[in-house]
Amino acid sequence: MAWVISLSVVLVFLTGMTVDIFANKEMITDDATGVIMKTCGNNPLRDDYNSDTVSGAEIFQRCVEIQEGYSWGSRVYVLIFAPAWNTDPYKLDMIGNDPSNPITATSREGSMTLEDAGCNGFIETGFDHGVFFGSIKLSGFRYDITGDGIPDLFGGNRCERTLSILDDGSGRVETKQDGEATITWEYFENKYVSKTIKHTWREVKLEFDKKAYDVNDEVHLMLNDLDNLRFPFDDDKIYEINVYSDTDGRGITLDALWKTDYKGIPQMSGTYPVKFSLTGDKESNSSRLRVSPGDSIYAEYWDYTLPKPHSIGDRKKITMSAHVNYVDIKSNIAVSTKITDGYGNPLHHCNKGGTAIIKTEIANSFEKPLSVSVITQIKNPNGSVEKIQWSTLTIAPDQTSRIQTDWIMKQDGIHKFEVYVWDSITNAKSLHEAIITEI
Ligand SMILES: [Ca+2]
Ligand SMILES: [Ca+2]
Ligand SMILES: [Ca+2]
Repeated sequence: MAWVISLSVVLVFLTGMTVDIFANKEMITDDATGVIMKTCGNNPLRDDYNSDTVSGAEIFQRCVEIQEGYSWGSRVYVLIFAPAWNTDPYKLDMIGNDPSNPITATSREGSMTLEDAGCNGFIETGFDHGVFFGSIKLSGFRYDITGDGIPDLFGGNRCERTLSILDDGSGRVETKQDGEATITWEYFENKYVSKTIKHTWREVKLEFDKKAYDVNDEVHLMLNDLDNLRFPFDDDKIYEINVYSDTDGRGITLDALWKTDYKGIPQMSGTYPVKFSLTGDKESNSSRLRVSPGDSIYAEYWDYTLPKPHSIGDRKKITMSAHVNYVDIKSNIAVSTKITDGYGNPLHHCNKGGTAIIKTEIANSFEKPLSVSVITQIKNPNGSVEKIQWSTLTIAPDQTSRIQTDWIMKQDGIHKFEVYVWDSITNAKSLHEAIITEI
């Protein structure tokens, strides 16, 4: 009696309908029909190993089949649907760890086989499931990810023997910057089922949760690099991020730890969130950073696991920045201008050779010192800029600062006198309406 299962039954199985495909015990033959291997980015078993309430079909359906996007420390979860190898409906069968039908894994850097009976085989997910579960660990190689001189991954090619099949899988193969790993089961003499996955290092991503913060805000920063996970759910390895501001250029160092991101497959995302607060009047400490209104703040991280065309051993500094707002500064500054002749009298006419003096007063009623940029510009009757002066002022609380621009007119006619007040020359964010006077 052949164990051949018609394709339609397999499809019904895969769509999760209840069909008793195990009613007739079949003999193992060299017919491949029905043997299916899947590589999953997630752990399809979860905690439902040998559970009465979950069927083999459900476990098979939970597998999020992924063949690319792994990193050197990933674990590849593998399911094999092979009902003919369910030889006893009252016992968990095992496959892959015998010399005649071994499961093997081969990467660019190494290979391992489970042919030895002492190796962890792939275990049936329930007494009568005909679905077998195992995993292969990409073990990296001896390498320092953090730049402290101490290796963080060690590599190694071997089958696992004593550790838990469920937690520690069946074997490990070495992986470097990028490459492939192929998992193969010789289910019958010279008959194989296999799947190949790809892995690569990537460049870290750093992201602030906002473009601009208020002076006393909490800042959420996300570091994302799957290469930092030495193994799935690796949540005790610390990665350091330096954050600093224009006011505190030395800044503080934050310890980033991996946290589960439930938006995707947790073990396929390298999410390391950190948070810190901003302060305008206290010293920086381990969780807060001193800033002034109008500052930029920066986050800096060294990535030692870079994709090609970088080489193994290269490092790259990634820097991201965000702004600190001028909190309600517009309502706290007052600007006025006076345009006079050389004798201090109001200027009424513009004559060639005459002097024009533009005096600008800026009053700060904010509780902290403010730094502003003032641009004074004079245009001749043709609309061309004859004179431009940029000044940067720091105004103490409840104080008024004055600046003056002198100019000798080169022609008669109507001139335009313009004064702009910005938060800085580079940001060019206006803090006051432009004052434009025609004389
Ligand atoms: Ca069984
Ligand atoms: Ca290290
Ligand atoms: Ca990286």
